[in-house]
Amino acid sequence: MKGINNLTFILFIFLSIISTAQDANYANLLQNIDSREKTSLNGKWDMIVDPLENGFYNHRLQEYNKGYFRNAKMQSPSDLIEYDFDTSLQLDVPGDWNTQMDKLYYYEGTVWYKKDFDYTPTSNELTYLYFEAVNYEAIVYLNGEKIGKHVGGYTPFQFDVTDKLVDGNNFVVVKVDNKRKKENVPTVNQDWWNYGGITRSVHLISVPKTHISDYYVQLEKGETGKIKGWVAIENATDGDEVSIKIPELKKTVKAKLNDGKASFLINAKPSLWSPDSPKLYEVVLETSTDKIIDHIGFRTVTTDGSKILVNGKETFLKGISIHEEAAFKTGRVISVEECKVLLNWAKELGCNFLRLAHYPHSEAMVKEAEKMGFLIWSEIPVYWTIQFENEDTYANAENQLTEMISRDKNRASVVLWSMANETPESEPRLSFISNLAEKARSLDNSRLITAALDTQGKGDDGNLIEDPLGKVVDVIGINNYCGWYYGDVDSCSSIKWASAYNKPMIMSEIGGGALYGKHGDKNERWTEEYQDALFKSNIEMMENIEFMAGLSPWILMDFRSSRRPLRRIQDDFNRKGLISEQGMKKKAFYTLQEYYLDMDKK
Ligand code: GCB
Repeated sequence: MKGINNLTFILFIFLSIISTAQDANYANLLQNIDSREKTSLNGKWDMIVDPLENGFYNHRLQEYNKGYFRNAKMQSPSDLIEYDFDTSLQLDVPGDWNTQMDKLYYYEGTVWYKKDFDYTPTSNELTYLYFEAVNYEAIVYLNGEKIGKHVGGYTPFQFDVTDKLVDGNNFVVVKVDNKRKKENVPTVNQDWWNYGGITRSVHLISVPKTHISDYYVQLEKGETGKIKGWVAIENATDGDEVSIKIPELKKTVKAKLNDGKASFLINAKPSLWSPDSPKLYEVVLETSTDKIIDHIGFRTVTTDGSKILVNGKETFLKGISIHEEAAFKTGRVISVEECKVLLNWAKELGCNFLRLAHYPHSEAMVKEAEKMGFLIWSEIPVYWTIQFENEDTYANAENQLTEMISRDKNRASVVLWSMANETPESEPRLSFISNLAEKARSLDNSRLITAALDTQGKGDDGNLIEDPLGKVVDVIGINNYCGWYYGDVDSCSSIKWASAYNKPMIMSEIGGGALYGKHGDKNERWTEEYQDALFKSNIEMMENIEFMAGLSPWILMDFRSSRRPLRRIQDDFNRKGLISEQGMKKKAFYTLQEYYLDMDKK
């Protein structure tokens, strides 16, 4: 008996190794899933909270094959099975668990999710199980068998499950673990809520066996008359043909597959996408077996000394930073409507630019922003004190970067890929972020690379930007908290800035906290008057910085953070929002709005 158990265990380990090799295919994420035939797996999922990971390890803390992923059922009254998904509580997907159940508000650890679904196989099709995002680690099982694992809380991943699905009832189990770990990205310390769960939608997506797996359709760098790109097809043979059609431009080109990719060039003069005119063209990609439609905007983004040029025209980025947290109810944004609430506020503020902090936001957010004409800064959570010397940490960060770029590389709105936020200067940090920047450029050289820095030296008469990372990026982001973490509110206006680099600088954060409705003297912290005075003083300071190309103050709306416990003021919210989480605008909102409106008049 013992022998049989050992054999089973060895087989289990062997199968685990095989299935690890099938981990999410980062390079070929299905593109524009809105254009695909999908079955939604959203809705109620059964759940089991498992702080001891009892459903994963045996009592010797070894991974074992009788875990909760088996979804076992009693076969006879004498059976001992100490869990049952079918009688368990449920959670909504998409959604974080923290705001769905009071008991899970502070919870960090493992929660098992289970969903039943029906499936009817079709021949000549592949079916993918696609997760838009799970925070933080997801181990996915289908019908009791492990199909793979994904690490990183804000990017999509998929598994080809064609051979694992059965005709009729199937069940998927996901072990979701949001425990913070030093080696993770982000690491253990972050100023936003560590919302756990299957936070974005889940789909089954069917595609023809030979299908368009990836594509890149963008203007050639710096050119406005050439649309260049490639289409990748999976399970095709070299020489197969792809047609790329842009009906409104009356253009169709055909390209032949070579090494899995068909490259093409279209000479065309599209109306350019810009904040004032966010024009998108229908683009139809077609092979003999597959067809995918996207809506793509064409624009260029370049720099000239300290200026940012959009379509060759100097453009000041009037922005605001946003966390992906829903207004009114708080918790993670889960619908297009919730994205629109935030985006409409940013419009009202007079913005043409958004810093989507501190992780890739949902595809819906990026697409809605694109339709509304926002330029976007998109970033990965390389935040504060990441383990810059740890190779696994690097691999993790690079994966998240690759997935972010893979998903959004055809979005005209995205103009900046950000590599990091407020990382402490050191050699290992420099090489870590330089490698990320190199990777980003190799995946997409049509956009600009940036990072938000909080390290400034002292110049002759003020702050000096001399962080060596300045050499690596195209655009320098500066987070500066004059009036809040240093200096009196009134002192900010007289600060002078110099830079060792002839590059554009975006003031990627300025700000201070205020509780909506708390009024008082402008020197009294947490009042709207204090926050307003801080904005006025910082605006004066920024008006004197010649090399400033944009700003994205911190932050549009108050957001939840466990670093912010001050009772009756913070109550677990970072209060630097210009709008409260209940949608109330603070005085500083109108000050920034006026600044942006005045800029338009000049
Ligand atoms: C920062 C961070 C941001 C914080 C903010 C703050 O510099 O980049 O994530 O939330 O400061 O409020 O302290």
